[in-house]
Amino acid sequence: YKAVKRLDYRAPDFTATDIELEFNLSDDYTIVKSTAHYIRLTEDKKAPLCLDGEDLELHSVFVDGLVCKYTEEKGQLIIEDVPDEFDVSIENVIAPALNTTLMGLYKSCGCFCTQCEPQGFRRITYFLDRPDVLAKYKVTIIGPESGCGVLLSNGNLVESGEKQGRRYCTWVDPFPKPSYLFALVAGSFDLVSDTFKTKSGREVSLQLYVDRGAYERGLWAMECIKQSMKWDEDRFNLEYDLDNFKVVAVDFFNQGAMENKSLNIFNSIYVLVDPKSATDTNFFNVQSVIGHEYFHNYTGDRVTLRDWFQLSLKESLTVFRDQEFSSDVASRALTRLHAVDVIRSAQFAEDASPMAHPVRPEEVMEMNNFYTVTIYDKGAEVIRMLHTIIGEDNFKKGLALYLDRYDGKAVTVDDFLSAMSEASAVDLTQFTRWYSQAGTPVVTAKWAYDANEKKLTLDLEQKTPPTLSQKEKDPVVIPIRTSFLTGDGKEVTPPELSANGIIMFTKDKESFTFTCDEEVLPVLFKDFSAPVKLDAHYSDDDYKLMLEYCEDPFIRKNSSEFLINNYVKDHLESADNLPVPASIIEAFSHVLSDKNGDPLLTCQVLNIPPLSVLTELCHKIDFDALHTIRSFIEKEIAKALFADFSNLYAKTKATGSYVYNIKEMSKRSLNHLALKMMIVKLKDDKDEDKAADLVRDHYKKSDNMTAKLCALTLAVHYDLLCKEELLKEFEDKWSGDPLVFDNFFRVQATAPSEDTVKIVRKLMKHPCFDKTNPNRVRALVGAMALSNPVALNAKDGSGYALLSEVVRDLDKVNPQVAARILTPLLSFKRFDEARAELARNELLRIKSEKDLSNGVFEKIEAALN
Ligand code: BAL
Ligand code: ZN
Repeated sequence: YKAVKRLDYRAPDFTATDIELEFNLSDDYTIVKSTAHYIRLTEDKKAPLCLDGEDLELHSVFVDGLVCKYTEEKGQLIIEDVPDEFDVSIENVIAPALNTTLMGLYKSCGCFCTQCEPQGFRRITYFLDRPDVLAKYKVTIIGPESGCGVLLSNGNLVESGEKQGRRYCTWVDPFPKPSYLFALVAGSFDLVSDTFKTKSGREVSLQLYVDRGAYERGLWAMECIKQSMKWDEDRFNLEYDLDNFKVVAVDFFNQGAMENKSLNIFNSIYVLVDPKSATDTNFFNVQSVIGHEYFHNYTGDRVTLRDWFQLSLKESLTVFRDQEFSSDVASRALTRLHAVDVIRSAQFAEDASPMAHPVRPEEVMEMNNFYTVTIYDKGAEVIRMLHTIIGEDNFKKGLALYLDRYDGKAVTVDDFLSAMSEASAVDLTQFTRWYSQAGTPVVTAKWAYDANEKKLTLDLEQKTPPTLSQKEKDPVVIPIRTSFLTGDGKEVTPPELSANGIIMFTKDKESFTFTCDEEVLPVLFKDFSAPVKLDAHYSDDDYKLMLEYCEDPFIRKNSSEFLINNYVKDHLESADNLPVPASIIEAFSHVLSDKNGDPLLTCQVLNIPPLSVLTELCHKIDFDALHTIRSFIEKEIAKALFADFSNLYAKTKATGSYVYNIKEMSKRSLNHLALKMMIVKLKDDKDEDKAADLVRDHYKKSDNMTAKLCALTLAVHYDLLCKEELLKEFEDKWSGDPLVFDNFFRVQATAPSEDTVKIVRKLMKHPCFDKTNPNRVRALVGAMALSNPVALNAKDGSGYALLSEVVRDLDKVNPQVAARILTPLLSFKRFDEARAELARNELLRIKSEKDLSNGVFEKIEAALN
């Protein structure tokens, strides 16, 4: 087990300019022939060529057509005595059908496909498998003997035909690319095709390959491809650069999707949707992920990474771009609130965990462990702050300069920041700390109004807590989007506040003074203008004022959330004797009575934060108290406002058949929230029949998956009398459709009860469960581990034991997924003593396994240290 350090980067001794690949496909004996052209870059004439390779059966190696001297050791093929410029021809064999890691070339439901990021290409053939080696690819795929539908690779089809009774296709990609962007797909699919006319009038042919029989479920994704192409032209003046763009959906996939040049490969969950089988959230996510992968065409593919420590360079920028896309074409408020949720529920937790790392990490053992919410989502917040600081016009200029200057190159975060700084004439030296410092900065704000001087003084202080590998932190640049509210809810603008409403806070401590005729309340971090925690002495009345009068969606949602947080914090020590949460009920009642409220926002504001967010309120997590308090708040609100929720449920009932758009989605969300609160009250009244009737009726009368899943979830999570009946109905209808059937697993795995552990164990024996498929694992064990703190942290340790058992088993099948679902155990030091001991023992048990993967080892080491 060895970690690599960012500062140890060395340019490669050789580069490859061109590579020709030939695949003779077969399940367990695929012959890969490659010929690559190499050029020496180092002055050292004795330096050998060292190629990366893993799990390859090597048959032959020739240099310029001649037998050569080589050795195979520790994942490398070392060729000695090579000239300055030469060709290396290699023949090796791989077994795609036996490859359960889903890295390299593997089979998914009968189709061949690849995943090469970050280091999967080395599982295909020996090559310089590093992102700073960019080569042109020519790829010939000879179909398997059994025959095969399509044979796809990156770029343009230049030749196809038959060879010895087998079909073949040859593809040439004119753009040099790193090996991680190589892709191959072979199999039988349904094809959704369309065209897109670019702004300069070129016609691009669009092909979306989906499971046989799933044509209709691909139509929304195709719409989203066209929206993405148009949006990138309109917003960033970026026009698609090839004549075809292909997307393939596969069911076996470790991640969400992959941006291989002109041949994106997707987890089918982010492609296949229709009203009957997919939810509003699925529709929303398809649009966002299709956008994300498409936008990588420039930010990632045309300009790529020098090394993997720079991962956030492409990911954060592309997440920012996909969030802006969703904001422009779907809903800015919803997109922003989702993004903030990810930061506050998952990223802050990562910062507080042993795997805390900066947006640009310093040390990595297993790169797959770093596809994290810090790299992606905190990174996107960093880009958003940059956008806030330099403004939209400068941001566009900076991006254009970056893409132009570094086109076809492999670069670093510093290169990106220098382009942004040059284009905007803003010094970004201090800003780079956002890339180098791990942890969540805490901003403490205090203010006082001097009625004589008519001045408000705002005192700010920032501190980033120490993380494992960084004890001392320097102050970061924090843009604070600010406004001021009078006691009767009017916004005033003091002359000292800059035109864009931003206070730039850059020191450890700083005071700002504002002239105001009357006492005002500072509203800080509008639009969540920085990924920090705010510690401010707002009272419940202050939160109610902001909730009522602030237009900003984030401030409104945040105010309701912090009203709840205040209550939770005040009663953590006395959870067995809780008073009625009067302030919260009053605020919720007010929101419900607003006839002109935007349903989207109403629904967001009336949301009670999940346990995963509430845990961030404590240093040592008291799961029992948090769960008790949260359930109590929910019940008290439901009881006090039952009439309002009943009216809301009736008012928001579906009237026509399902359509997906943000307006209808918001109405449905509100309808489902109302139903849930009604059920909470009926359960509390022990009115079991009425609760079951309502939910059964909702399930049976609805025409779409969003509503059906809402009902099924209520039935299971609140243990209603209709639970078994609805589960059976769902099972009978969808057991032949694995992607949809995952909901059957997920709904049960997220039931907030300690008994869920036994149910998950039982469901692992269900004929539809398959431990080799990441979607199945994530829907069942992953859902319990990552989205069900009540079950995972069952007092008897059964949740930890089950997770540990699965991780130990899965590590031998698919280590990437094993390392991912292990994550919540890593924070065991924040658990109470008894739970910490149980969790620690499970970590030790995993650690004692033979041949543990790098990924699982790295995480456990960090946790136990
Ligand atoms: N590059 C891996 C998947 C994604 O972030 O697009
Ligand atoms: Zn990405």
